[in-house]
Amino acid sequence: MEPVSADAVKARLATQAIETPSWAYGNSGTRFKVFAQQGVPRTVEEKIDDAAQVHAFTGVAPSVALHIPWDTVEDYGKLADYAASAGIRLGTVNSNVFQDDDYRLGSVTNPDPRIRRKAVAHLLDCVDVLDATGSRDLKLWFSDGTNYPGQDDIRARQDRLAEALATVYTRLGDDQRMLLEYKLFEPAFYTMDVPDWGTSYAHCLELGPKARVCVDTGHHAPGTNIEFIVAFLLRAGKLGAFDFNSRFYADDDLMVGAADPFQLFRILHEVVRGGGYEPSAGVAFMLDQCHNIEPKIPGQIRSVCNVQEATAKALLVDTAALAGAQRSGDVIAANDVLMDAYHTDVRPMLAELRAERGLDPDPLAAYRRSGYAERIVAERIGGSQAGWGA
Ligand SMILES: [Mn+2]
Repeated sequence: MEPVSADAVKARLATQAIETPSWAYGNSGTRFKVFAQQGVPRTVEEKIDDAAQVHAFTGVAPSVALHIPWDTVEDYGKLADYAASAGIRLGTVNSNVFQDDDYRLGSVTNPDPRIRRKAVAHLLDCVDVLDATGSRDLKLWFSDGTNYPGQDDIRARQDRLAEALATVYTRLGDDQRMLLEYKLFEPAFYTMDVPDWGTSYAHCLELGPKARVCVDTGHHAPGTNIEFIVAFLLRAGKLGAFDFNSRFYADDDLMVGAADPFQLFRILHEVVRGGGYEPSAGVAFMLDQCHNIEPKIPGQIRSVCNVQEATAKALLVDTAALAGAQRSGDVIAANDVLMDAYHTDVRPMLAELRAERGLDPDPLAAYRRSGYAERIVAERIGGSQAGWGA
């Protein structure tokens, strides 16, 4: 049974865009150790060069996300030009209000109004960066929370959060958006101020149409049904973005699809089902990963390909047969339709698609043959951390 034509699937796959994060190319680690790798970028321009390699070999990673202040430069217009000359563009701007000593008790929810003002000022600066780069999205993730019962007033912190978000929202241009990411725990262990999609959704609803939820696939309790969240948010028009990564236990930030490729398929099935794959839906597909022990550019290429494979399988679902089985209450047949798509080996189709687009059918092998990895090891002496630890 081949009711969905391979050509139709390939045509839809050709429009896919997966954004890679600048921090994936720098050294990163756990709180126990950062293992330095040779050849990692020393500057934001070198991060852009590496991101451009991922796009050059996969054809579906045309933008790179920035992180402020890790990627701070004097002239963002010039940086955007640099990215364009490398063959990609600058994407989402990620704010950082979690690395300053002032933020020990929180940033925008800090009980001290001076620190709240400082945090909001940084977020407003990030909107200036959007203006300068022409990027659409500001991504907000807050490490804010408490470690102990009674440490601070949970409800007052929600009020402070709402006030800060409203201030930033007001500053957004007509074509700019705010993506509010949530996380169950860490670094705070008792309460996080944005712990789950419901909290993010409620704040975004109150703010207005330019505020949407960002789903980081590693930010839930084990066993959470992420595809349900995706279906719900798409139905509500509030799914703004994914931060894709993979996890076995907590916020592991491993290569997406590594731990549970079936979950990735189920998520992308709901994306397709809910219209989230249409460019007009405005859902940003991003990676948020750290390659602590594996080489970084191959890690990103593998991740991009994993998302592409899961998307291909989701696009192969025979929606008419699925709807028919669902209508007739045929539980086994409905499940079979999904599993048929999941079990399809889409690698030959993707190899064909790449060849048709003038790419090597095997992006990872082509990257390895290119000599780029050896070149950066020789040229880049003294590469830097992605942004944390020393
Ligand atoms: Mn994230």
